[in-house]
Amino acid sequence: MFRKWLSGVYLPVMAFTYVMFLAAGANAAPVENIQITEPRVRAMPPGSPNTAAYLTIKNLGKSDIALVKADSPVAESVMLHDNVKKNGKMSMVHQHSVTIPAGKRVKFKPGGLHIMIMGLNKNLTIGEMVPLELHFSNGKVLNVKAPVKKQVTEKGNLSG
Ligand SMILES: [Cu+2]
Repeated sequence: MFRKWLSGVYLPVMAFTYVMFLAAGANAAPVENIQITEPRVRAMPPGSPNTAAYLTIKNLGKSDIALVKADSPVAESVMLHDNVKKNGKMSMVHQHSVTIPAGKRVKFKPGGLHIMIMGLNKNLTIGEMVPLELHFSNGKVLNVKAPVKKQVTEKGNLSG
């Protein structure tokens, strides 16, 4: 009787709890030390191959942390870029990682650091929430949803 109860009810409950724990863990654990604010994706005309995401990352921890990779299901590839002035001309430079020093915050913004979203597999509409997966140097992965917004400041080049 007990065994039947165990296999029939208890185990699925355990499995469910475990799944919930994992789901919560993906978001809850890093939130203690990493705070993401103002996530947004730049609205682009239909048919545009690329866009960019911006956000602010605050490191509430006592040691430096780095954003090492970003991913999104809406595009073929996602890279970390910075806009750097070279010979009087702005150009995008691929960043292998972006360090957020302990206690500090780093802003990804138009004309500066941005998350380059390349090879869009769909048109993004204003207000749509774009899932972004942020991988950090401590192995933590943070999932955020960034709304598609019209670019407010038009600085630098198209994607910056
Ligand atoms: Cu770029």
